[in-house]
Amino acid sequence: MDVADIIVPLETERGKILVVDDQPLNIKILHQLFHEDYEMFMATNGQQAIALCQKLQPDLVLLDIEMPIMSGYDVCQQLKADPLTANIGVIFVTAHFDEVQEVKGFQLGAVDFIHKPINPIITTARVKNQFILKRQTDLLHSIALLDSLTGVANRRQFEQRLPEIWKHSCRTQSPLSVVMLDVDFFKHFNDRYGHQEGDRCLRLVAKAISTTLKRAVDFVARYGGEEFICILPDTPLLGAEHMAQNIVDAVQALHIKHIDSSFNEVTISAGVACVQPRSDLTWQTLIETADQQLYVAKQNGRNVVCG
Ligand code: GH3
Ligand code: MG
Ligand code: MG
Ligand code: MG
Ligand code: MG
Repeated sequence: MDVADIIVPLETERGKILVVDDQPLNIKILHQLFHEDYEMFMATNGQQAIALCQKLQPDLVLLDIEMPIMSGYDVCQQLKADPLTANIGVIFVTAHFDEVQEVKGFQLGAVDFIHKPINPIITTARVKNQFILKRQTDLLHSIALLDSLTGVANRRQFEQRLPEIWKHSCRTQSPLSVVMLDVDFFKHFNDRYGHQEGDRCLRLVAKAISTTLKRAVDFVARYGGEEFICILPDTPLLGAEHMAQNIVDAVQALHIKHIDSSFNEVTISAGVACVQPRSDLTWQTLIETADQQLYVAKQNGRNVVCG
């Protein structure tokens, strides 16, 4: 398996387009134009559009500007402000032909403008171009920010995200937890079963961790060789210990044979730390505490949670 298999949608996978317009006729026109080549979704108001973007992660949004309650500009602004939807390409489709309005759209992060009534050939070409650019950007992001072995976030992404999440928790005055995880007796595993099996094991462990994390804001990264770290925003210590125990259980439930472990199968140990972030504290101390707790978990026989 290489990077592309885990992270990037297959070339053959159809792109997803969300069409947002308060006039069903406009949606219909765009649907007819694109449904053969793309997977199509539609929304008739801004709120619906944002919810669908979060849920479906379309590649492109074809966004009307004039809509009641929430304008296309507001929708674009909200999409760009949320890390979950910030990378979705926004193309405004509008009856306006006004420099000022168009510049405003680009400043809000739109990638293109299409004017109504649409010219089918030009519109198709522009959408196709944006789609290719989006795929290239996604590829760059995954190479830069994901771990190539396991497909989870890499250390670089972790180092970008934690300070942002820290600041956010300071503002919202909510507790922030981290779980530091380390596979037990992993050197012995490699020695016994070989490095390739070791790699396969790390992939399975990473998958078990990420599927155990249920909330979209929770985040796991490969921190080092056989170490992973989870950031759990808005989670008190007890909740984080509970999550950590679920992860420890999920890894053991993989039942990966390991005859040189005292458990006879692959297990993981967890150190948990929680803090109420404040500007006079640093996120580094949170990690140090989790690391110390992980050390205690190892001292306590492994395959356990300490916090
Ligand atoms: P402990 O229970 O105390 O954590 O013992 P351990 O053997 O897991 O710890 P140690 O730090 O001694 O060994 C970690 C091993 O993880 C050493 C290294 O060979 C292995 N490792 C690190 N990264 C990778 C990797 O990408 N692939 C494979 N297959 N092994 C790796
Ligand atoms: Mg409209
Ligand atoms: Mg280690
Ligand atoms: Mg270590
Ligand atoms: Mg280890």
